[in-house]
Amino acid sequence: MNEHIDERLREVKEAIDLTGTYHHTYEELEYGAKVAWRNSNRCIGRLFWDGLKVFDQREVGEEEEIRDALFAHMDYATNRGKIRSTISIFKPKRQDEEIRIWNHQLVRYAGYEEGNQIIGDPASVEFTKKCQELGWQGKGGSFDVLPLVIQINNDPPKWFTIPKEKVLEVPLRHPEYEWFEYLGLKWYAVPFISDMCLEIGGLEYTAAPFNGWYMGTEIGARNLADDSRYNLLPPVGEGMGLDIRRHASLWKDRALVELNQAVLYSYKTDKVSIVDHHTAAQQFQLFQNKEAKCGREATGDWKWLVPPMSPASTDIFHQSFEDRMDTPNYFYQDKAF
Ligand code: HEM
Ligand code: NRG
Repeated sequence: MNEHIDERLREVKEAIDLTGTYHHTYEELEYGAKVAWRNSNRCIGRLFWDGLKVFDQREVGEEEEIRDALFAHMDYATNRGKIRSTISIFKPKRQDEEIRIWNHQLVRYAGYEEGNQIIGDPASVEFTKKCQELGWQGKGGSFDVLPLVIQINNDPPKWFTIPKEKVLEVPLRHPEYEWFEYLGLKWYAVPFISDMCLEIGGLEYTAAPFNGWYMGTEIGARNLADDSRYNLLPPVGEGMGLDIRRHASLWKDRALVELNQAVLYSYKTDKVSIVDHHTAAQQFQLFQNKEAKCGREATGDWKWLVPPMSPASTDIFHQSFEDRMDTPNYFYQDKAF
């Protein structure tokens, strides 16, 4: 084993001396992407790091080919609701070459500024404007799926509409409140993060979109609840008949619980993978135990790991973590636009 590693290291050094860079074998790429997930301090879902499906898309060249590879990723990962953790890895950055996906997530809803209010997802306003500048026209609704925007080097970016059938969505309803469905809410099934840089052994994969499945609170306690996002606690609280004028009625807390119940209930009923925050926190504890057995201590970023609802009812709240950034890892990179 060690002999093989020594041999491989010599080979890599030689390639770097000769060409200034080197290539990963498929095995290195696959293991690197998995360990990068294992090292992602902000991720509560890391128990499943070894099960990541890795698509090697390093041979793919043109924007249209990249688009088709992304569509194939979406189909494979969505799997009609039985979501599979998946990453597609495109060519790494070279002196003369860089692929960037402009989207933050492959599927996200547009945000339109209309006077002093925002229709849709406020988090998408800036990117939505860019898409419009490129010639995309949205319908102006609350849940319009944005196009894919792909750029190679300094070429003008190309945009592509995502066909409806590639985007699984879940209409939200509540197990007890019939009126809830009339709020007309929905969310998409799969979070495909597409703007992070995967670094393995000094090579930077600037286009390496990955996905797992949602933890319910990401949707119910943040995307739909934050004042600066869909801001839906007031309509939910009113639907419940709560006194939304008094903080001490705890109407926000009660509305949060029911909104999150609706998210979990709707995804479960539609057989779309999702995990509640209590189960996810337990799975994270199992991950920590497994890591300890392997002689490693799980690193972590407490303020991201701790769920945004009932935090102290999970073990994570009562622990502390070393927030050390090991590589391979997924890094933020400069905005592509
Ligand atoms: C962050 C859950 C799969 C890498 C997160 C967050 C949650 C989460 C709840 C915090 C997000 C936030 O607060 O905005 C899960 C679950 C998964 C999963 C339930 C199901 C399998 C994955 C996969 C990868 C990954 C497959 C990569 C291969 C990351 C990274 C972050 C993160 C890099 C930090 C993102 C950032 O800084 O913006 N995850 N995750 N996760 N996850 Fe996971
Ligand atoms: N909070 C974001 C998504 C961040 C990543 N979360 C995951 N990742 N579950 C949101 O859209 O709400 N994942 O790879 O599964």
